[in-house]
Amino acid sequence: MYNPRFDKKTFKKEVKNNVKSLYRKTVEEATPQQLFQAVSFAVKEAIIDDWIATQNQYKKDDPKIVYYMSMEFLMGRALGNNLINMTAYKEVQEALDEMGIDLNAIEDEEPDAALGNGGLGRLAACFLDSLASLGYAAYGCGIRYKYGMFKQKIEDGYQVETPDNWLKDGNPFELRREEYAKEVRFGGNIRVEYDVTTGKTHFVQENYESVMAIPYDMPIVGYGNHVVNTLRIWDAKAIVDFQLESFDRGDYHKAVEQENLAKTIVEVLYPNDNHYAGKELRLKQQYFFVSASIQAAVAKYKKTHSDLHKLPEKVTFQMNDTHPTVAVAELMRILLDEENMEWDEAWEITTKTCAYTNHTIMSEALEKWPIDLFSRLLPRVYQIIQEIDRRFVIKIREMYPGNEEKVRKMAILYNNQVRMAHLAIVGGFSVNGVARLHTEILKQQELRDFYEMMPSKFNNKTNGITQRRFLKHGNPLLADWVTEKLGTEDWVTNLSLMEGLKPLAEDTKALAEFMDIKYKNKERLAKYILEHNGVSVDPRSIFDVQVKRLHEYKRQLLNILHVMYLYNQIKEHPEMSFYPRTFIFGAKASAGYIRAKEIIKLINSVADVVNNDRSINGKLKVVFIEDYRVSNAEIIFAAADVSEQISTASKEASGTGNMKFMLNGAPTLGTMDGANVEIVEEVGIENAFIFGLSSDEVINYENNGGYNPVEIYNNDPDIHRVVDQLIDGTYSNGDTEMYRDLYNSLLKAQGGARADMYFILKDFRAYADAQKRVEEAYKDTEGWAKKALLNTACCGKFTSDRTIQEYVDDIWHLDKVKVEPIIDQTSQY
Ligand code: GPK
Repeated sequence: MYNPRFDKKTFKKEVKNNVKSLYRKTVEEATPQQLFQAVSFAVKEAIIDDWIATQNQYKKDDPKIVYYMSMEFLMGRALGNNLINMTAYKEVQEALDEMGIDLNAIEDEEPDAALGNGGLGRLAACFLDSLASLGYAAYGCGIRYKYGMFKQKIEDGYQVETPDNWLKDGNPFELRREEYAKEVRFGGNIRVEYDVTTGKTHFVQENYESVMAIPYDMPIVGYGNHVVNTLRIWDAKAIVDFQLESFDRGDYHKAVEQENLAKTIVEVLYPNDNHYAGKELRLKQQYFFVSASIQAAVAKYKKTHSDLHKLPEKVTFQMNDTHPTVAVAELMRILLDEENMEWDEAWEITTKTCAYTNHTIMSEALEKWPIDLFSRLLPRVYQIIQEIDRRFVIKIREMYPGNEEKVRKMAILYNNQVRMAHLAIVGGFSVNGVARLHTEILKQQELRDFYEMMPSKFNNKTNGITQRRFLKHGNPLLADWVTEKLGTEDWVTNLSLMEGLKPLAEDTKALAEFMDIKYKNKERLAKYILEHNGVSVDPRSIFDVQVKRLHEYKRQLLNILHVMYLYNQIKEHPEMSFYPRTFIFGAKASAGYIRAKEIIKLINSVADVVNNDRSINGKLKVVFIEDYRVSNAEIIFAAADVSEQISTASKEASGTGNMKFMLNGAPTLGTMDGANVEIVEEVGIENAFIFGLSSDEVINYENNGGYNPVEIYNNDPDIHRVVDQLIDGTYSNGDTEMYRDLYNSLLKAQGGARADMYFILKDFRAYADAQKRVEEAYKDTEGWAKKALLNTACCGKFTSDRTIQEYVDDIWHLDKVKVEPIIDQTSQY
């Protein structure tokens, strides 16, 4: 049922009025961007009532709150999603229609809120959606970057980054909350004062620089339940008056420095995915938002509670990867220095309040800050970490007497570095991985010593995604069909109902309808590709899609080498039967990741050659979609036939794109890695295309120095040819050096890296065979339809609603809240 309180007439009036008061225009005169703003303000007006009602309910019920601490929230667009969750999308669409406004076009005016890199940031966004939809009290805590993830342009086949000035037209949904500003201090020195009367020691930070953290709140609308939670992202502002009034009066230099600090700290998101760069400014960003968020949470708690010892009953800080793990020490600092607690009581509270999620085993992603940098920037926090480490090392020695190897492996401070993951594990009560296989690898390999010492902290929470954005909003045709077939729309909040579609796998008519919707979605994507890439693709061909960050371990290189192989096959055997295929890529490479950028160039070069070769009759097309992001992802998932999830086994912690493809009816072509394992378990191996080394095999090779790719290169002529084509000019207008580095990476050990570190040649044959199986399966139209439909039918487990409920049951123990809407004559919903 749609929102009973929606009144079309009032809504239309409000939009008109907004256009008038914001721009002194009529609806007819307004630009699409202005209409987007006017519509969004009208929607916000409606959200505000529920936002107030929710916060009042929280005041009344005093539920436990989770603070989801994350450097990244990859939110995408808000307007359409808010309308969906308010159950007002269709009504608003109609109302706007009547005014001559196309809601879809208006939605396209909204810039993505791209405050994240990839999976980790998008997971945070899905989690907020599920928390609100399930009725749990939660804050997302992060940074209001002035520039989010860069925009990607492809010029001459190369990635070019341009700034993402997402706030330039203003963000209609945010609220600035100046009154909740917090001061955050950096640097200086610590003076130790001993108070003879109380016998207490005080630690006073002096000569520091500070910035003011100003929160901006964004509403997180729950689905159809009037719950509106808050994403609180912090902006920075200089504290000039403060310094000029104090002992530093007239210190002009310092004032300028503080201005600069404030400006730079929130300037831009670091575009690294699964990679630690060790930049000082990044550590400043981390401490900045963590300190402000924890100060705010403690202040909020103290408003209505007198005993801080009971903080863990009302608050959990969930640390999204190691990025915010300085939270452990910051909470200790507040309890020790500002609340005057003893060490043991502060530690007791902290270790019951903080929890940590690990998202990767890639060693280059591990944050290990140099001690000199860390202690200079955060002198008091560093002292506290020293004490945490000192006490922890005593414990290790108690447990493993004489085993100094354990100390070396487990200490927080070691080799002049602060190991943030160790701090999080020691200072928190929960450590979780993000898929079953990933958690097992953590327990048995990467974090084995910690697991042995504190097994009860370890648990798995397999990732999930929100069906509200990735089916109901992104694929309305399929969403309506599912509703019709199930006879209910309850799947929107209970995805396990999808299994009710399973019998339709035997229903020829339903299968045809399902594939017809897929076809329409492929037409929609083909139109997008033509408009944005100037390439025309045939919606009757197999849409084989790999969209995700560009990373060597994700093996886009394997995919494109296979395309080169297919092209050779078609050229050599023009008579061979070949089902037309369109290989679609989308990926951003971190700006400094040279090899990743080479792979993007290679994909575009192959596209150039293949797409322009008339002799192959359009049997093969390659498309690189520029600027892959949340908003175009919604269109891409809906249109995919094949989901490429081909990471080197053991390297992809979970993956979440894999789940979005499954939801939209695309079988997985993948390795037994991350959540693929659980996808196959749900859908059945006969409805997926699995290939390649297992994680055990990969880990085994790695522990024994790798394998020898040259042998494969020498013995398999197809592989030999494709690898040689990297340096024979086929894809580089005769330039033999353009892809020499990629060639070398496959065949030669260099600079400490093994040859073919990611087992591309080792898995190539198995991959090509799996691709062959895909082609054969696709030719059987009805057989394929079955597989596709069963993927949609079996995706129930992979809703983030399930993931969040598991976090609540095992880690957070939150209370469910019910919000009664405010019925107000002046509001239109
Ligand atoms: C993991 F460590 C990181 C990182 O820095 N960025 C990132 O996006 C991803 N991740 C994993 O690579 C995915 O396998 C996983 O599904 C996702 O985090 C969410 O857990």
